[in-house]
Parts: sequence; C-alpha cells; structure tokens
Amino acid sequence: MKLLSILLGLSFALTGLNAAAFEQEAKSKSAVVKLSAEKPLVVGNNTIVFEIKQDAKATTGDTVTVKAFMPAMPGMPYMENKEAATELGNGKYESVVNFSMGGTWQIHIFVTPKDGKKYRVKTSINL
Ligand SMILES: [Cu+2]
Repeated sequence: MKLLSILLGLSFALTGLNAAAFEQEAKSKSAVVKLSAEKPLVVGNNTIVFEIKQDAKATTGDTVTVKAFMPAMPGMPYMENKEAATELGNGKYESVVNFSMGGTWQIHIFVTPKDGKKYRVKTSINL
C-alpha cells in the first residue's frame, strides 16, 4: 500500500512537470497557433513551442520564423529579435525567444509552407 501511494505521488509529480507554465493562442484567417512554454516566461531567453494548424490540420515541413519586437518608447529605442524555429513534428515548432525587458512584446510568426503561400500570425505577450 505504501509503495502504491509513493508511485501515485510520483506520477502526479511527473504530470505536474508536463503542464505548460505558459499557454496562449494566436489566430489568422486560416491558421491557429498555440504557443506554450514549460517554464514561466522571463526577461531573457525563453523556449517556446508553436503548434501550428492551417485549415484545422497540423502542418509539416513549414519554415517558421518568430519575430518579437517592442516599438520605440520615450527614452527607449525599438527592440527586436528574430529567430528561426526548429520543427519537432506533429505541427510543432520550437524557438528561443529573447525578451530584453519587461512590457508588451509584439509577436509575429512567419510561416512558409512546404507548398503554399507564406503567411503571418500575430499576437502579443505581456511580460
Ligand atoms: Cu520598451
């Protein structure tokens, strides 16, 4: 009985590790992108997974680039970083996104399908 409760506790702990600390959805006319991260987003580097569905289907072989930027503000220049995402499979692409400060960041996800027209999905992240 004791062993069973230890095993149960362990499986709950592991399930907890799999839960995303950050989740958000971005949409365009034909695509839905689910953003998620295992760790809460921070100032600095963040590994974010982008799950892309075009016309409700998971895509493969897309070229995905993620741009994060903050418009110029009084006393602060325009800030931007752009990174290519790596394909994980099942419509998932992973990229490191760097936020150099707290505030609202605009996110543009550029998708070039294997065969098809390039499109962009926009969202913003409050840090
Ligand atoms: Cu700023």
